[in-house]
Amino acid sequence: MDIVFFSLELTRKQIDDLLHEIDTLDDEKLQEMHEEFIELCPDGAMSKEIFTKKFQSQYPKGKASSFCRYAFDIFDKDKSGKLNFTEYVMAMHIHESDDLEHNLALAFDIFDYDKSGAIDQKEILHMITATSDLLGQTMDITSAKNLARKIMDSCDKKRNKSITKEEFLDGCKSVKDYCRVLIPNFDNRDACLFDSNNDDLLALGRIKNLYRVSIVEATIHSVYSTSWRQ
Ligand SMILES: [Ca+2]
Ligand SMILES: [Ca+2]
Repeated sequence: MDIVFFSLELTRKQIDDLLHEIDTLDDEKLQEMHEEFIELCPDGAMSKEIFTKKFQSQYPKGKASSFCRYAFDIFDKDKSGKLNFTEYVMAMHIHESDDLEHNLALAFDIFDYDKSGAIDQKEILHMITATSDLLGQTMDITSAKNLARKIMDSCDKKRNKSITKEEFLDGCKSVKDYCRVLIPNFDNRDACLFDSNNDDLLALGRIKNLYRVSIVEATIHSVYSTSWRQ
């Protein structure tokens, strides 16, 4: 898609490109978003601070600041340091894809903060803590560290304490426990992504109902407390 640089007018081409990219949008919604965008940013350029406030509204139960600190650079496609309207709309809809590999690749790109093409255990830890904060299901640091180590152990095939995007996708895409804590909207889609008769999913559902906890908390407990599965 063409990048539109700080245009204050919403063009037909811009609308068509965005509608092509995001099928949950329509003309009217885009016009509304554009009016609001120009009201917030009369110069057509949105700062990280304003964006974080707007993104926060998508996750009312969580804290978006840490996630946005990592993700803003991914949203800022032209590296201008600000978001133009097209970048803003794409960012606000970043979690709408139901393509699991796309979503995991996006998580990898966001948290490969030094852009080395690989992530280490510390970057996985940031991914887990920022995503759980975003969801309002903040994990204690010991659980988050243990989970980061577990993900690293199962992805790091070359045993060099660093995982490539390919290793990350291979190691995570078939493990629902990981997808739930790495992909913000995963729970809304998991039924169609995985077999709903799967024993793990049923066990998680039982834990969730029995202990009145969120699916992410149930996942953490299922990873560390096998007795809950009995
Ligand atoms: Ca930009
Ligand atoms: Ca890295």
